[in-house]
Amino acid sequence: MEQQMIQAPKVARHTAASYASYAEAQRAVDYLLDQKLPVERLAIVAEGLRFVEQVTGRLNYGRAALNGALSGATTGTFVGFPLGLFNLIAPVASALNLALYGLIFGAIAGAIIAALTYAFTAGRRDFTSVSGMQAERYNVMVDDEVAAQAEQLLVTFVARQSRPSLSMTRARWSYAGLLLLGGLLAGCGGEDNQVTELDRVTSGGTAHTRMVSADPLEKMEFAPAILTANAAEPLRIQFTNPVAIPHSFVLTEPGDVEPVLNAGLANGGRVPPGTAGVIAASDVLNSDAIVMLDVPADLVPGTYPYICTVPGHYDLGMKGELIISQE
Ligand SMILES: [Cu+2]
Repeated sequence: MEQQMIQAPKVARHTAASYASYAEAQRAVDYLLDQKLPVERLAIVAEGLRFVEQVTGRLNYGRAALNGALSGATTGTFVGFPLGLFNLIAPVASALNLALYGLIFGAIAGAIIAALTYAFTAGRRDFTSVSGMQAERYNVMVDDEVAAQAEQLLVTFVARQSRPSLSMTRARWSYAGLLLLGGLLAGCGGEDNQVTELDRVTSGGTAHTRMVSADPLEKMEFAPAILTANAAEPLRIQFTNPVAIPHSFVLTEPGDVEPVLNAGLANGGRVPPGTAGVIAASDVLNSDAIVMLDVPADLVPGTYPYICTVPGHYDLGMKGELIISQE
């Protein structure tokens, strides 16, 4: 992390995604670079900076002298050892000797200097501490030209991260076991993979992305089976198929499930473009595929069914509802 004065970029930039920790923002940038996004178009900008000094303990003469002795001894040893190596007659023995002297004299000198320093500041600073900068948020900023591409990539990135690996699943189980032992299980039952809502700030206002997973538990169910949204918000749906069986996501007008389903059946599962009653439709997605669907902004408040049009899936329960409410 090389630090230098950074000139304000000459092109318009905006926030592609926002993270609570620097590590997450860093991973997101790494991911974007892996996806061949141009390097010079990215920046991590921390927002809401504050300087935090964490007090770690009390300081008195003894403590100050001990700290000084430790750092003095370390310095003395590392200075003494290489100096001893210059001895032509017995370099190693001399190096060890000088290292030992360095350690002893370093410790004594360090303790004296630290004690004196403490004496001069006594009463004003009787504590030890570690300090650093903290930020409320870390924004990944991108140039406007590549903003759409970056946003799309980052949505995928979040989805990838939230998919638990086998070892993570195991860790969760043992964690759940611990919670159970502690009698703390209440309220934790609803947690599930990938069903997260991701609010992301874009230049044009807040675009809300809802994530829908095809059938993560292999029970012929969308997860989640109910989505809610406000009529006023620009809405996008990210549909992921995490399993081996192909699935689709088709959002229909209220009351148009039957004809849309039949149109899909007549076409091997895939709803032909332009089918009446379809608001937004994915292809039939194979395993690990992800698609973003824009939901038109002019939907009137109401309940809109979404269905899987792969033959047989709807009848087995692959259906859900998008509830659009008035502001
Ligand atoms: Cu399906």
